[in-house]
Amino acid sequence: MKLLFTQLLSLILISIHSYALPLVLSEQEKVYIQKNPIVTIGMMPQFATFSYIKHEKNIGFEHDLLHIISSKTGLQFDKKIGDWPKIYNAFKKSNLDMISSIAYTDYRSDFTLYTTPYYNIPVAIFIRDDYENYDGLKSLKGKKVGTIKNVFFLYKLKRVPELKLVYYESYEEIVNALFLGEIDALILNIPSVQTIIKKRAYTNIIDVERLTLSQSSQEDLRFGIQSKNALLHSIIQKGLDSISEEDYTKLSEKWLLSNYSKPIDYTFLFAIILGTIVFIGSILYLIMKKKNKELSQLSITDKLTNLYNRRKLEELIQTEINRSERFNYPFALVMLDLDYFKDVNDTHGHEVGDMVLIEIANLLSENLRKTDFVGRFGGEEFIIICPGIHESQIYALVESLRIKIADHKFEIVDNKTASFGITSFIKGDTLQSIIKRADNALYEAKNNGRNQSIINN
Ligand code: GH3
Ligand code: MG
Ligand code: MG
Repeated sequence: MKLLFTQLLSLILISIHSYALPLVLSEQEKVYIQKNPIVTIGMMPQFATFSYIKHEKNIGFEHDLLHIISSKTGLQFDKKIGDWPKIYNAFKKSNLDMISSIAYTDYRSDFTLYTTPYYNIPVAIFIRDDYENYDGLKSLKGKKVGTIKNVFFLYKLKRVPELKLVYYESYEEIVNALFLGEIDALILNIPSVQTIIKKRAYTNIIDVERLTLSQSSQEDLRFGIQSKNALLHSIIQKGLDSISEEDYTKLSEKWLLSNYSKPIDYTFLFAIILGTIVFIGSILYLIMKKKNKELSQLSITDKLTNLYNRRKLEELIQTEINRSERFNYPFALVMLDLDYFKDVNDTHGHEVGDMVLIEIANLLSENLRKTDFVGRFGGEEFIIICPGIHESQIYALVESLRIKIADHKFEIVDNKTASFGITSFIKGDTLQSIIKRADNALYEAKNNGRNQSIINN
């Protein structure tokens, strides 16, 4: 689950911010900044982790983003903090130059120039880890599902028949309700729920699935600028575009990619234990769960390379297939096999062969996107699963990997190459059919002379 979490978040960030452009302002834009250095912007007080108040300070992802834009453009942001209806109305009435956290909708275009999104809000289904037999949204039939009044995706949830929706006022209230068993599941945006889970050490709450009720909808966070102010819009957009991937990763690590395996805060636990005996029971339960998790960790990794083993890979592929089937979400499967690997064993011995496999495993995991999975499928064969990637992008990704391996100086054996078979999910695929297609592509790559990537769709 931890993986799914971080993967979804980083996937979304990476896909939005793949390239940084240098900031080049036109003369007109420079003059504008000189004349209008201060920009009023509406921001929310309770929208963790994007914009919220902590220890009387306004902090969050969006504040850091604005700070970078400010340092690059010279603009200064005069932040007006208020709940959404208030800042939205002020923006609509042209009382604010800008607004943050605005999602694209057509009807707002009359008065809004949108920047490109800096974040897509992933909404997920959360359950407790003692929930039995979760199998997609449909298995929530008849169960109590909590959500918040007035969330932007509510009108879509209402269209899912047989969901018993229970409405809450605040994020804290709803996560608490799930923890206490008042509801069976909740559906809300991932970062906000994650923040509360961490704060309260509700480690028995897990996310199971991203909610994507409509592919065409754009549920994203952008900056909005008054439609009559095209110059300011282009300056802000340039500022956003010039943020490097590195800075973006830092920001996302700081605000969005929390670490599930962080040790439990024992001072916090102590207070709770004094509080209620019931809680002690549940903590013991949590510890047992954690131990179980550690044990199951062993059963999913390959001992030599520490990558996922074949069993886990098959499970992951099946999960991707299910998701793609349901939500029309693309993913690619890559199979690679080392070229003439038998020679390594024959010439240098099995131990050197093992070392090469470990080095390859490291190369693979270091050079993949955070969102990808890699495992050892068997012998000197590996599988990479790339969720959310389109056919047009996968070949370049794999080729860069192939070249990295071919250029790498391995200890003792010096040079080693690998061949790659690539395929993308097709509707109706099974575990066997998608692996077979990748395997056929790999076979072709070998037949064509090795050290190459072949796509088979
Ligand atoms: P090709 O380019 O056609 O893939 O040639 P190859 O020599 O790599 O292919 P082949 O499948 O004939 O040989 C694979 C070899 O990988 C055979 C086996 O000794 C070796 N191998 C498989 N698993 C391991 C392992 O865990 N450690 C070591 N050292 N060798 C392994
Ligand atoms: Mg081989
Ligand atoms: Mg082989």
